[in-house]
Amino acid sequence: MSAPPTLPLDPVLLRADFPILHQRVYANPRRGNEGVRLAYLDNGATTQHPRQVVQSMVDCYERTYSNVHRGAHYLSAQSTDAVNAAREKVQRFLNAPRAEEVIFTRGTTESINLVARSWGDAFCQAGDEIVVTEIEHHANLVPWQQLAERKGVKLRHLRLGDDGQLDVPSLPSLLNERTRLVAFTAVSNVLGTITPVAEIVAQAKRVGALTLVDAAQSVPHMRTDVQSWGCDFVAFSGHKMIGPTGVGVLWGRYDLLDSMPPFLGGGGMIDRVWLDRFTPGELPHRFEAGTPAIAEIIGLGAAIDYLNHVGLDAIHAYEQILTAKAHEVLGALPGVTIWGPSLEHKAGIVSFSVADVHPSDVANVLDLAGIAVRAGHHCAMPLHDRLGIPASTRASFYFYNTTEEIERLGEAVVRAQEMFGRKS
Ligand code: C6P
Repeated sequence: MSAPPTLPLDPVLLRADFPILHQRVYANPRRGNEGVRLAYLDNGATTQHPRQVVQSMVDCYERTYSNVHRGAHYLSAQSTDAVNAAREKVQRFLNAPRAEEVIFTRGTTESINLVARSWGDAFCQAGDEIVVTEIEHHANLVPWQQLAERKGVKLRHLRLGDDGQLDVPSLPSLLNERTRLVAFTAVSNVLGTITPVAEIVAQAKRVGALTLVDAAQSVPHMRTDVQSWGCDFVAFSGHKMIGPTGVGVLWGRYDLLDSMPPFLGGGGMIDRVWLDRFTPGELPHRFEAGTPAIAEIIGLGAAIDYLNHVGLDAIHAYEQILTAKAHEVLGALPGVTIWGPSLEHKAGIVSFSVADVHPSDVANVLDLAGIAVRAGHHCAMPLHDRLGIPASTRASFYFYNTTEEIERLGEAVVRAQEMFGRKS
């Protein structure tokens, strides 16, 4: 079956690779209840896995699994080759100059903490400044707050404009010769706002500041080119891009990473150890202490193969269609407020509020209709403070979602209004 001419990809064909999407939830055969079809719209939290990714990890455990780097035997060589191959896949996926710049971590959170602990502790001093934004996930706020506490660094904040976009025109007023780093998200996990990464990087460079891009919500959904971004660090997670949990990436410029001290100490990250001291190893191993998540790294490589096969441009274009549909469906409902920017600045994340209905109640009604969304602050409390709400309901899409699922979302929101909304 080929893609229908009007769509950039064929979600029905692709869904066939995702067994989990084909189930009915809340079935109770003894009571004659056949359940409801699952509509998985919680992809900002984590994504589902195609058979190919699962199979790559089964193959690893059934045929090639062993520890890497250290063992001088056949299986160890197989595992080491497989991990190296995955590293090269990530390198090409990001258009990074060198594979050694790809550090495997446990995820975005660990990648950012690595930079804050290693680079921050080594190179920041009291009086230095770091700029973060008001729309960050806690993973890109708390590590800098902790660094500020440890080192006396001052944090400055780029605000969210009323148009749902970052107030980039005010960025120059936050930058000066003391600015060491600008750390910001490429896509907001709440508003879906796509930030102008290259523009922010260019402004930071003007004062000699480094840049860290939290790409957890962008790498899975649109083409990434770290060289055209011009940034210094990029962090993202495998589990948000049809890969496994427990694996993520920190990409950094080679000379910068090479100037940084290790983050965690242990096996694999050293050159030589004496009883009282050690010398650190080469990149990337310096930042990969201990046994890595071998099967998960291989699974991440398989996820990249799959995403390349579908095409990142097609994924982005298709998600634009889904987001437009969500705006159309939810925007037509009285009492529903959609947060965030207009469609041209927005990725496939739609957070909304329903007047007089708590986000948890909205999510519960949706859940009983088989529709999985997230309700709460989505680990972005300061952003919700800025919006003046404690919580929101969030639908977040991936290439295997359909416009029909979004129609069901709209119908279920109406049901939530009927059940919980204030009766006038
Ligand atoms: N956001 C969400 O539901 P980890 O947990 O390390 O894989 O990713 C952290 C993280 C960092 N930055 C952004 C922009 C993110 O969206 C996330 C994870 C999930 O929005 C879980 S809280």
